[in-house]
Amino acid sequence: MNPHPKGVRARVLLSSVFGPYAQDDEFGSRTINPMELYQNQVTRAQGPFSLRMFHRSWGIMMIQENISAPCTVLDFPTREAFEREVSTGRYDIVGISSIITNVGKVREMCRVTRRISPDSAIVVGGHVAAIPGLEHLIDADQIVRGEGISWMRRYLGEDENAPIRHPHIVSGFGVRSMGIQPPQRPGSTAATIIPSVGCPMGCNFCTTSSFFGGKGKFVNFYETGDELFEVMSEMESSMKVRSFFMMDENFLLQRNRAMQLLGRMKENGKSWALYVFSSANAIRKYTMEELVELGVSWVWLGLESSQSSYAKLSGSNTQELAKELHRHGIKLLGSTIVGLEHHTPENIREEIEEAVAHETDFHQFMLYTPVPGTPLYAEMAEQGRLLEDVDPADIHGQYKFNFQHAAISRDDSKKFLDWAFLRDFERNGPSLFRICRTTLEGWKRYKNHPDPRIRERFQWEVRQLKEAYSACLWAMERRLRKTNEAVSEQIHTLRREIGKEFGLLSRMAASLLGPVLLWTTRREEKRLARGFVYEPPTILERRNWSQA
Ligand code: B12
Ligand code: SF4
Repeated sequence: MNPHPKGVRARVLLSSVFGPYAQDDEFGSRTINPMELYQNQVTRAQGPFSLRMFHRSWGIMMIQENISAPCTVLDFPTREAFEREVSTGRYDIVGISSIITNVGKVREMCRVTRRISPDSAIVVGGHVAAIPGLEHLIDADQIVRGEGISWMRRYLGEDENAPIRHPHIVSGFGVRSMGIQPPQRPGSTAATIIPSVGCPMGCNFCTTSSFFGGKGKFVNFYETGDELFEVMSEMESSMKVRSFFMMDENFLLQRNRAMQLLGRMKENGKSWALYVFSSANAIRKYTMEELVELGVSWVWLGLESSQSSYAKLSGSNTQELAKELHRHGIKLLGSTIVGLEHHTPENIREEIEEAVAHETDFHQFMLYTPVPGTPLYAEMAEQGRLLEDVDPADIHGQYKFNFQHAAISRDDSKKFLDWAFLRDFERNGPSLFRICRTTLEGWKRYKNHPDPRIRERFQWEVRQLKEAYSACLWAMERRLRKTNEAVSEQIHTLRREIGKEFGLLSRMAASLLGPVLLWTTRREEKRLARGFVYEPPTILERRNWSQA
């Protein structure tokens, strides 16, 4: 790649792909593929109880923060907003970030840019770059595979090894459930921290691992716990947060870094809460005491079938692990793949039952999906098992297989996937109820802990259980009484326990606010039944703009 002739004087636009997203259209939007984490792939069968929220496009925010050129980030534009910005911004570089599913939108954005700003260099990055032969599918000048900060710095003639500055990222926004948007106070939502990209475990289907180098490889933005501590302290004071969403595919795997962070947290009396992704084998490197001290409050954990042979699960009894985490107040988002090689129509329901029996707080189900760049994709291609006529817009893990499975048909793959979500909801109830249960467990265990750092965190975790959540539980119990008596009964028991623990305040919140929430829940249910969908707003942010 030749550096851009204007270097850091170049005007840069970094854009995510255009919306709206939750609708079927010719550019690759799909109703079942909204720009939402939980509703898309976790709580989608939970109706009005589903947790709804949006997440910014962190990759381009990271790049913007780490270049000195004047730079605009345009997140979630409409097609018209993108076109307007390109035509008025006199950009030297137009960067587009995308995943594979949205390649149709990238093609259109390149076309629009060429038409209205023919002198702009078009740079395309993110996971879409893993598509073989992408250069023949879209009209771009540069296609960037892998880590983008160092690439963009090189392109602008900057020092690619300069320390990484971390942008201020509020982890999620537009939070909504049971038909209301809870009031957001400054600091009430976690800050996102991105310590690394990639994962060295190299599971055969894993696109994040393969995109950043595959087995044995990853890229650290922050090598040490000391560096992480400094970044988190800065977020704490500027964003007034005390909880952190650690966006690292396998945060606990780098034990030295995590333990050094813990050392600094102890020295400085920090009672932070951490939400992390981890593989089961990485968690096993820690005692429960260490996890609690580190403030691990929520873990996203791969729970592939016990019949699978993934190294990340080796030596783990995941059901026992799930129970143990809950006993320590650690909430669990389990992630299970539907349609593994050994699955058949005969055994798959049993395997899903096994996953659901973990009684996680949240459960993500995804289809086994060969995606370009992964070892699984190479293997399927070699065996001639990839289905040729599947639109990339339909390869997102929530629809149907994109390959010939040995025993399960394409149509049945969708039926089993949908059933997994329904079965989880039927057996375990709304995720909001489950997190209340785990939070109470943690509180009871640690409310009198001798370490004030730990006590304080559990006091903080339990703050909403006393009021708002008591009312949510009241409404859930009523709403589910006729449709799922067993879960309604469990919610009732939890509500009584909370009432005993927190007394009059929680009982009053339940009886005063509960009926309002029941009404908003029913209203939301009707709204969703009419086909209402949620879309993120367009966000535009400029940096170093006075230079422009
Ligand atoms: C947050 C997230 C989301 C958010 C999206 C937020 C948004 N605004 O786009 C939500 C939850 C909505 C989401 C949804 C989906 N997601 Co998602 N998501 C992620 C997640 C967890 C983090 C992304 C992130 O910020 N990473 C950290 C940043 C720093 O890394 P990065 O984005 O890769 O960016 C780096 C490089 O790629 C590069 N780069 C990125 N953009 C650009 C642009 C330019 C110009 C350049 C030069 C470089 C560059 O530089 C960055 C710094 O190194 C990743 C997993 C992961 N760990 O990355 C999955 C991931 C990106 N998602 C994925 C998928 C499949 C989906 C869904 C289709 C899944 C589904 N069915 O739910 C939907 C799609 C929704 C839609 N309609 O588009 C896949 C993509 C696979 C692929 N090969 O394309 C990933 C990798 C998860 C996985 N392992 O399968 N997702
Ligand atoms: S452990 Fe998780 S993040 Fe790491 S390679 Fe396997 S699936 Fe990917």
